[in-house]
Amino acid sequence: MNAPVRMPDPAQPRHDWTLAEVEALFELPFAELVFRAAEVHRRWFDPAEVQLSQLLSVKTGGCPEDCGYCAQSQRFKTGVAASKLMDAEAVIAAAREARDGGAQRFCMGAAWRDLKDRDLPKVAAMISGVKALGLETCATLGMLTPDQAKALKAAGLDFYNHNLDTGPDYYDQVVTTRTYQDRLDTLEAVRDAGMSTCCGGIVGMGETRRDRAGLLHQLATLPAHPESLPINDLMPIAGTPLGGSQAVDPLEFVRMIAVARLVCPKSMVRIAAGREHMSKELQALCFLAGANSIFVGARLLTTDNPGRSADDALLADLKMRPMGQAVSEPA
Ligand code: SAM
Ligand code: DTB
Ligand code: SF4
Repeated sequence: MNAPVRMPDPAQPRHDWTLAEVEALFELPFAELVFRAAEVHRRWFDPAEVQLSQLLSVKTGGCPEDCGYCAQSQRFKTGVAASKLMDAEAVIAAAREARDGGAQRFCMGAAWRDLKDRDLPKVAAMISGVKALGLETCATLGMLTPDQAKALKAAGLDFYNHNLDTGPDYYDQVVTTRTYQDRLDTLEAVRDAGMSTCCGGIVGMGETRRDRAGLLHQLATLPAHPESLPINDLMPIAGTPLGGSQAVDPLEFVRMIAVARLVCPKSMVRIAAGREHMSKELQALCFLAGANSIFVGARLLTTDNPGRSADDALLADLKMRPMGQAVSEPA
C-alpha cells in the first residue's frame, strides 16, 4: 500500500517562496484566496482581536529624499512646513494620551534620510519615556547604522519601521535617493540589534500586480519575516509625483492583505495608511482576509486617519476587540 501523501502545512512560516508562487496566490479566485488566508489567520491569532498602534510625527517635513509619494520631501511643493525635532516631554505626553485612548504601540516618525548621532540622545529619551508608560515602542527615523540600531534597542525600542515600499523592479520609479539594498541593510542592522522589524509597503502607486507580488516575495524571503507588516494604500498628496495616481481597486487591496497573511503567517498584518478613504465593508473584508492591526488616532503623520469614534464604531459593529497591551501599565 502506498504511504499517505503528507501535504505541507500552509500555516507554517516558509522562507523559500518563489515569486511565481506568490503571483499564483494573487491569481486565485477571490473567495478561495480569502478563505485560505482566513484559515491561516486563525491558526496563529484570535480573528476577533486587532492590534492598535498610534503614530506621531516627531519631526515633520524638510526631508532631502525624493520618495515620490511623500508629503515631507523638501523637493515637492506639498504645503507641509518643516519643523524641528519635538522635545521628549511633548512626545511622552502625546504617548500617554494615546495609551489612555487604548493604543498598545506608539510609533515615532521622523522625516529624515538617516538618523544623525547628534539626535540620538533626544530620541533615546523619547523612547525610554514612552516605554516607561507601558507602551510598545516603535520608531521610523530613516536609515540606521548597526551601532545606532544597538543604541535604540538599549534605549527601549521594541520595533523599527523601515518599509521596502514596493517590489524591486518598480522601486526606481518611486525613489532614486536610496537603493533597495540600503533598505535591506537597515533591516539587517535592526534584526541584528535584537529589535523586531516593521516592514511593508504601499499599493496604488501605479505598480503592477507583479510588483505587489514582488514586494511580498521580498518580505517572505527575508531571514526573519517582519513581525509587523504594514500595507499602506497610497494617501495621494498634491504636489508629489505620485499625487495623481489611479486608486487601486479595493478588491486588489484585499488580495494584497490576504497574500501577505499567507506568505508571512505569523506577522501582524496592518491596514496602515488609507483607511480614511475605505468603507466599513472593505475594512471588514481586510480583517476577514487576515489583517489584524490598524493605526488609530485622527492623524497618521501628515494626513488624516479615521478618529476614535469612527474606529470604536467599526470595532463594535464587527464585534472585534483590541489586543491586550503587551506590557502591563504602571500604576
Ligand atoms: N523618513 C523615514 C523613512 O522614509 O524611512 C520614516 C518615515 S516614512 C514617512 C515611513 C513610510 O510611510 C514610508 O516608507 C512609506 O511606506 C509610508 N508613507 C509615506 N507617505 C505615504 C503616503 N502618502 N501614503 C502611504 N504611505 C506613505
Ligand atoms: C507605515 O507603514 N505607514 C505609516 C508608518 N509606517 C510610519 C506612515 C503612513 C504615512 C501616511 C502619509 C502621511 O500621513 O504623511
Ligand atoms: Fe523622507 Fe521618509 Fe518621506 Fe522618503 S518617506 S521623503 S525618507 S520622510
